[in-house]
Amino acid sequence: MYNKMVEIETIGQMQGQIFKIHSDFYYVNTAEGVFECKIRDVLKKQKAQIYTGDFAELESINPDSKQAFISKILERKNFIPKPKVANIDKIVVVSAIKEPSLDFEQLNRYLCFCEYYGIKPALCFNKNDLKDDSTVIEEIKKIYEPLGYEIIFTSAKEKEGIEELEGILADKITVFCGLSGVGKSSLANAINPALNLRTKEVSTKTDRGTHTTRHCEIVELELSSGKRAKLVDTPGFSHLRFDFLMPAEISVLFPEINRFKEGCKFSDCLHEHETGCNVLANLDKIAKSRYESYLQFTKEAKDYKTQVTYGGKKTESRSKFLHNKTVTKISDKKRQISRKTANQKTEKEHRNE
Ligand SMILES: Nc1nc2c(ncn2[C@@H]2O[C@H](COP(=O)(O)OP(=O)(O)OP(=O)(O)O)[C@@H](O)[C@H]2O)c(=O)[nH]1
Ligand SMILES: [Mg+2]
Ligand SMILES: [Zn+2]
Repeated sequence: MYNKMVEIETIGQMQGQIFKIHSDFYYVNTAEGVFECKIRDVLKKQKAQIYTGDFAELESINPDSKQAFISKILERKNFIPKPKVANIDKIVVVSAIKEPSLDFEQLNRYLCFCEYYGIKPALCFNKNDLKDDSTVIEEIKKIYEPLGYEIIFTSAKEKEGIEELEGILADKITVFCGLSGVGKSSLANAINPALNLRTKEVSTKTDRGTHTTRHCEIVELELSSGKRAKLVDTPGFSHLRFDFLMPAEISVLFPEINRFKEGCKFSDCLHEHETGCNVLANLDKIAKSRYESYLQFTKEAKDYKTQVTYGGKKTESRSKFLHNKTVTKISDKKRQISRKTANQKTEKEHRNE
């Protein structure tokens, strides 16, 4: 059907936002309503990456049919590659207090990804109804409040903290991220039961839910305040690794480590065991679990460095700005892979997975 339509002259141009992608079909919200779209061959040839949340130019062939072609993807404000979502105002990193058990390293991974992609995260600790005592709450507050992250405690089951969550979402496009089974879809349903998103029991065998949410889609919510929100519920994913950054780039993702590193004796200090390291000198001011995550992510980045160094692709040198933060720059001279922006680099790498 679409092939036939190509031969007919385009009769109208529109713009809209892609809110759902299902195999080759792109669903776009426009002023004229929702259009089911395919993409123009020219975009296919360019191997254009198309993300949920992208703004696109459409060429409508027959406005009555509500079918059109996407001819151009407009410039993105930002994006995350996993899942592929663009033009995000906020990421809510959802963790469960229990079931699955609270995993600080995983949480730090999500937070560092938010830092890397320059998107402000809020931390939501769900299943608050399952907590045994307030020790875990105190620990969370102690670690994350000084870092300036917005923190809320919720129970989708008991409808606790939902108003606060709504306050975070109001008038924004927000992505829910977090491990499978932490209650992302349940929280969305708690805000708006009419959404009726599929949720699942946590598997007792693994203490982790199997993936219940499979697609990303922007859903519109009406909040109790009367305000509106756009939300992307995502499938829980846990395979985020820092194997695309240089080791010296990791500290930039940890605000509490970054603030001390200027005082290190050596500019290439990785704050592991070096003499004259100002981060190590201030370790009492950094939460143990955060520093352990830093070491782990640095290790992953070292693996990447080994791979690219021995693959003859690039080496480290001076500093430049990445998402407004000072990071190690790849020497222009030695650089062999074009790295126009960090975003393009990761976009390509994630595409190749
Ligand atoms: N006790 C309790 N259980 C909850 C709460 N929120 C969600 N659950 C349960 O946790 C399980 C998983 O919830 P989901 O909403 O499917 O989790 P999800 O994060 O969307 O999972 P994926 O879609 O697989 O990524 C379901 O059985 C929910 O009923 C809560 O606040 N308290
Ligand atoms: Mg879900
Ligand atoms: Zn150091």
